[in-house]
Amino acid sequence: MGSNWWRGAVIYQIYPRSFQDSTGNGIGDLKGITARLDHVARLGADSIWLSPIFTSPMADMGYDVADYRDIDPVFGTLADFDALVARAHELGLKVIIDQVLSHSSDRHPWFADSKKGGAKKDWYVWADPKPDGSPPNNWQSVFGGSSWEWAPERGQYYLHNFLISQPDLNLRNPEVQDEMLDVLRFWLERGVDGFRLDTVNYYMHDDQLRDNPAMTPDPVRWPPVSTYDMQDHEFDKNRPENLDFLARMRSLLDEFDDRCLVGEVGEVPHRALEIMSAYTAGDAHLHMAYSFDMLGPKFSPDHFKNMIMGFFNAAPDGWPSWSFSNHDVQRHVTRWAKFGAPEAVAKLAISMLASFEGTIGIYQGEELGQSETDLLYEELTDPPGLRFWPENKGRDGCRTPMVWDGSENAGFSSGKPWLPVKPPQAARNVAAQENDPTSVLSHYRDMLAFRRASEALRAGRSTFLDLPEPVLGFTREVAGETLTCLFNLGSEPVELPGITGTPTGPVLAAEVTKTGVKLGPNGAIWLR
Ligand code: TEU
Repeated sequence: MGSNWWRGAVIYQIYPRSFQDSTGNGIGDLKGITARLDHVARLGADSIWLSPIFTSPMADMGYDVADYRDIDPVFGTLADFDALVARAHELGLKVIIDQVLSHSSDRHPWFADSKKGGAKKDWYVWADPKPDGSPPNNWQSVFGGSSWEWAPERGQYYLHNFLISQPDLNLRNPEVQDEMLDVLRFWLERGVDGFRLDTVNYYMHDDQLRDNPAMTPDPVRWPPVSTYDMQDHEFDKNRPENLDFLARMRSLLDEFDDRCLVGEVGEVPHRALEIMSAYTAGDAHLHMAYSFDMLGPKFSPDHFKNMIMGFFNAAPDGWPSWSFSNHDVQRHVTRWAKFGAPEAVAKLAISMLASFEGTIGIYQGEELGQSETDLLYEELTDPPGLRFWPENKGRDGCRTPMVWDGSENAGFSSGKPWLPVKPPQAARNVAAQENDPTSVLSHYRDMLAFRRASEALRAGRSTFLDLPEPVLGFTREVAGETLTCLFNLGSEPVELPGITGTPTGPVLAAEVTKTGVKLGPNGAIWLR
């Protein structure tokens, strides 16, 4: 049944628009990615995950697909994709691609047909207005406003959980499910190793279209300014029928050797663990899931402990995927700025992440200690940013180009990049850090090499230690080997009397003394 390579793997997320441009039009592309894969292999990742590369009008930068079986010309061709996969495999990197199955673009021919009541009339979610002409219920879109948009051609509303231009596919319709399974088969046969499933918990909606209950706003929620936050999303997401479709997907993947499904579960903290667990337990649905809880502002030992223990308590045989940054959230060095200097937080964060039980994800640029780019309103492209500025600046700040060197466009492009590279980011480039043993990049390489060589870190079970704040400590235990992992999340030194062992790994500002362990600010140590 294959090697289960994904268990404990390190997945490096590439945002194709911003990784490497090979044509000079200022937009990254597949040929560019292929040329830069050495960097990812050298870093010590096991796999890449590509954000969407399919035909798209790019209203949501590719998360609005107009043809599920082709590459958008801005990124290249299917032949370029095959070359990318071949090169990745040559370097020992697996390839995970994004699949956005919950909604399509409104420019997809299916939607045009559905709107005029053609053969695909039930491929999207259509509903009549209330007697007064208003939308069928109170559901709110993640990107603001009602989830329902009026289509005069059809005299009905259609559902969109995200942008108006992202109509929700009706996955309750078996024909739509069959089509999507066929799309997955198309890419599996092309050699991809797995899928990252966008908004996997939004696949099904309540068939009676019941109103969502009101809820007390949660300050940790993203986006912070939206009526979306005022609802408990009981009826427009997480429907039990989701599991049936996921089971069909899993059976398809099981026809192939060693492929995986990792689902994105955008959910309020109190429900996230439950859903991630339900979706990954028992080898019948997803292989892995991730939520937004490690992608938020919380940075405390208790938070990390609660997430990891909470997950494994709920799903002892499930499997999580943890990450601190991605293309949807403010970069973690900026988000956690009050806990230490960018370089120190970056090093501490990867030390922790790579010690966690689960699969881990790294978002391009974080290996340089990259911070969020401050953009002007005129520079924005992201719809929620344009809509909610300045309370919410959208997601462009974490999507600016990868910074390869100190040259004019950062080695990213010979032309003007689609989003600017600004000075604080420009200084943190690959060329400058490559041969500096004290750089963030060097620490990432050391840390990932340490994890790869350590069975305890990749596969050991975790037990959390009772230590004074702000120290996070746990052991990872596998077949007779116990590794104690200790991290100081604060900016003052701390002493842990009575703890002892032989230090191993890329220790950060820490040591074992005669009386115990000393952890400097943002320090980290592993003890055998
Ligand atoms: O994100 C889903 C999701 O839950 C996000 O809307 C998240 O809440 C938001 O981006 C703020 O962090 C996925 C993709 O990752 C995102 O890029 C897409 O815009 C979205 O789906 C719609 O496809």
